[in-house]
Amino acid sequence: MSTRLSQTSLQVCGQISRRVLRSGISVESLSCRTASPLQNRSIFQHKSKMSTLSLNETVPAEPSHVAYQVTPLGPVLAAEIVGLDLTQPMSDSLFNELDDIIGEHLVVCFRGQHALSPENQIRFTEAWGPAEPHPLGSRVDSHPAGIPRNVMVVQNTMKKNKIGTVRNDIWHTDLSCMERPVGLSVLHAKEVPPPGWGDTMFANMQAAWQTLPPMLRQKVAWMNAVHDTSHFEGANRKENFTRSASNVHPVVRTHPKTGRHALYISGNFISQFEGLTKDDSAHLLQQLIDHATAPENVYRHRWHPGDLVVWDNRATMHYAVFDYLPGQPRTMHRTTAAGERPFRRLAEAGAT
Ligand SMILES: O=C(O)CCC(=O)C(=O)O
Ligand SMILES: [Fe+2]
Repeated sequence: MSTRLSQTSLQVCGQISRRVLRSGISVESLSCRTASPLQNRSIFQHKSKMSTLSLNETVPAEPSHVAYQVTPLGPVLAAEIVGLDLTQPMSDSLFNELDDIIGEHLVVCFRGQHALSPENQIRFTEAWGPAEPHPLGSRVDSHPAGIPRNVMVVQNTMKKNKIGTVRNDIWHTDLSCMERPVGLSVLHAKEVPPPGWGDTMFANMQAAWQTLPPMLRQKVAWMNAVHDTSHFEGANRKENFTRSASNVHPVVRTHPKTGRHALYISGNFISQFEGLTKDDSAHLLQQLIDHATAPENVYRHRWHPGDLVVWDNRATMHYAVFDYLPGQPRTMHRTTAAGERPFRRLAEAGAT
């Protein structure tokens, strides 16, 4: 019986894995290449491939040396990887494989990363781009001593009186108010409530664009939106930015690696669509979010300690479910890899 990517776990190694991931072809007869010793290369040597729209694959300089398993976690997005130890440096070929897997699945959970240090996490993140501290200074006042500043400690633990609790229970893509919003976000579960509490949901914004009704697609294909920090600036807002940002981005965003298009919207940053009133903007934003976050288009991640989840902000939105109780601490280490200025390369209005 043949097995397909969408139905089974794959033993992944080397070039073969990428062919499988790209095409979804049968993997029955494929086998991994012979392992070669771990090459002690720094992942800092890897160059991001974000500057090209080409779909051509790069042949790796060397075969991958570690066998690991990739298993889709749902039909529309997300996969888990078991068998990798991210405290170890990555070879070029392993980086290329992981980059392809993220490009396909958009959300990838590396299980069992209990030993990962903040420094390991920074090194891993920086394979995709510089890991900078939060550009708007979020949570800078409560940053714990001894942890590098470019690792944000997300202690959105529920406080008894709710004061000081930072919440992310809104559908958003990270820092879209910046001129160059972060590309990948990386969240390492240090301490989490029992699985099922404090989940994070992810929506596939490429699928959201593809399934948008034609009239709506025509309407937004060439629209731009103002993304700013006004959502956080009212009374009782918990997020404390040290400065504001405001930038205009296309509503449809082309992925620099895969060339796929995604609906690029964010519930906490879009204040207005260009050419629409505030009221019409709010209505349209809600309509697009409702479409994108239909249950069929969402993966819900149940956290386990040691999970390291990477998501691509260019093509997903996420929502941190705020349902856990006082006394259920939740501590995450968060890093981000810098991204490019969002751009749109649609051939014609309504094109996919
Ligand atoms: O805590 C979470 O699950 C996600 C929080 C969030 O929105 C983020 O880290 O960007
Ligand atoms: Fe976020």
